[in-house]
Parts: sequence; C-alpha cells; structure tokens
Amino acid sequence: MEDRDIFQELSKAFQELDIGEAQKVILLENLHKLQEQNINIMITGATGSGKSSTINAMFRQEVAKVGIGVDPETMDITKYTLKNMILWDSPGLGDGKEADTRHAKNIISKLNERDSDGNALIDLVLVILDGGSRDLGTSYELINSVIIPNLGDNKEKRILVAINQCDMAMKGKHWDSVNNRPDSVLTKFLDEKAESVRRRIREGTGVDIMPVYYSAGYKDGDEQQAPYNLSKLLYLIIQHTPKKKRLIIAQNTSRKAEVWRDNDELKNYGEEIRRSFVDTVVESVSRGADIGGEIGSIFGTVGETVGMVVGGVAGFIGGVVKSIFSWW
Ligand SMILES: Nc1nc2c(ncn2[C@@H]2O[C@H](COP(=O)(O)OP(=O)(O)OP(=O)(O)O)[C@@H](O)[C@H]2O)c(=O)[nH]1
Ligand SMILES: [Mg+2]
Repeated sequence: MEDRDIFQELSKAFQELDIGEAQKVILLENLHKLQEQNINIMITGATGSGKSSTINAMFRQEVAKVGIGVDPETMDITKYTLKNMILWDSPGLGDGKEADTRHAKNIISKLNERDSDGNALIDLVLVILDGGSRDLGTSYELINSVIIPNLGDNKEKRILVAINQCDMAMKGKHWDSVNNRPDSVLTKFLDEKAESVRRRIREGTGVDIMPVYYSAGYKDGDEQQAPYNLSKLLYLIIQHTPKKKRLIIAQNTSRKAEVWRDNDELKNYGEEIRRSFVDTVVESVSRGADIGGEIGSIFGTVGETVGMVVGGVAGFIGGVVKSIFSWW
C-alpha cells in the first residue's frame, strides 16, 4: 500500500486552505505540536497469550525491536520503538516464583516512572489474556495485585483488558473460519467469559473494566488466519488515549486492509476511528483547545463559527483523513 504520512498530508492540505499566511502558520504550528507528542504503551500478559502477535498485526512492520540491555533485572522486557511511540512488551506472571517476582517488580517500577513533564510515562497498559486458557488465575493476580494498585488516579482510563485467541476459546470449535468470526454459540460463550473477567476484577479491586475479545490471527507455514476484532481493539485503545496523542497512534498502525477487516457488527469501528482522528485535529489544531488558544482569532470565536466555518474545516479535515485512512 502506498505510504502516506498523516502529518505531511494534513500540512499539505492546510497550505492549500484559502486563509491568510499568518493564520496558516498557526495551524501548521499546532499540527506540529501534535506531531511532537509521545506515547508509551505497556503490553503485558502471560507467556504465549499473544503479545508479539498483537503488536505485529496492529503496528507497522518497520518496528525496531530492542532488548533493553544486558541488565538481568530488565532484560525480559522488549522495547519496540516506532515514530514517537514506544511499546513495552513485558512478561506477565506464571513463569515460576522467582521470575514472577522479577516481572512484577519491573512492571511496578515502569508504571511509576514519570516523563519529563512529571506525568506518568506509561499512557496505557494493555493486558492480554489467553482466551484459550481455562485458568486465568495468574492474569487476575497480575491485573488485581500488580497493575491496578499502581495506576494512580483514573485507573479505568489507563488499562485495557483484551482476551486474545478468541478463535480457540471452545477448543477451536464454533469458529466460523469461512467468515472469520465466532458462531452464535461461541459468541455467547465469549460474552460470558468477558463478563466473568470483568466481575473478577471488580470484586478484587472495585474497578470496573469491560474486556474486549479478539484474535490477533496467525501465520503457520501456508496456513494463516486474519485477525478478528482488531479494529475494535484499536478503537478502544484510541478511546483510552489522550486526544492530543491519538494521531501518533494513527501514524504507526498497519496499512494492511485485511488486518482491520473482520469485526463484530456492534459499531462501524473504522468510521469511529476516523471520526476520532478528525475530532483530534479539529479540536487541537482549529480550535486550539488542547494546544494553544490563539487559533480562535482565525475563524472568530468558537461560538460564532461552530457549524459554520469550523464545521466547514471539520468537513474538510474529514475528507483528508478519510482519503489517507481508506482501509478502516
Ligand atoms: N489461533 C490463534 N493463535 C494465536 C493467536 N494469537 C497468537 N497466537 C499464537 O500463539 C502463540 C504465542 O503467541 P505470541 O504472540 O508469541 O505470544 P507472546 O505473548 O508474545 O509470548 P511470549 O513472548 O513467549 O511471552 C503463537 O504460536 C501464535 O501464533 C490468535 O489470535 N489465534
Ligand atoms: Mg512475545
């Protein structure tokens, strides 16, 4: 697929807008501030739950994989560096007492790390559960005793629980491989499983999190299966990400249409994802709500222009976003 950079495309489009030069400069400066944002996501879960598979399916392939050094304390963590985005692939629990203690310590220390602005370094923790496994005891331990107590305020905003390998949940029976989705029996089973995970977390911590189930897919020689509900998972990740950081996620996600194609039909996730990007641009760049308030002067006050000029700009940005992200 042709490689189109969201920031390049938007800045090109802004330059063609019929507004004054000084105003363009402000728009472009605000866009640049979005481009300079950084995001850190921790991906954790038991061995074999599908952390690597999920990263490979969801993000662009030129991901640089770097072990974080020879220090035996942290060498279990793999650091993936993308454009302004770092993925911390950290083992969960279930590898034996000694390893578990080390992993828990590493996770806790990462969760308490601060960036240069004094904010928590890790924006979001994605906990991956193995949907094919009956015993999720170590995952509850990880979520309830290690992660949640170390999330600070607004815990629900910084954690996402995702049940992977949903195709294998009933030993692979009831997976409709022609349409790459669960049949009605498996759907019911998975809905109940998600509800039971939710209950276990709520009972243990008081925090209410609705897990999502999905499949990262696989490739095994000639055999391969596309992901399922990966757009839904991305949609939820974006919902859990501060608006000004969302375009950084956009620029790093896979350009392969087939990885995003198959999802449940509760929402049009592709449309929702695009809309959230448009919102981000309009809010941050046009209105300057998140980054600098000067922009109001371009179109007059927000009150005057919403539904008029800003509406027009939103529509215009929507067109640009839609043409770039055609695969969602
Ligand atoms: N059927 C099926 N298999 C999957 C899925 N996701 C991952 N797998 C397979 O599960 C195995 C483990 O996946 P990985 O992505 O390596 O898991 P991981 O969490 O990175 O494991 P470690 O790095 O060892 O902790 C691999 O053989 C994957 O192909 C899925 O959604 N469905
Ligand atoms: Mg792995």
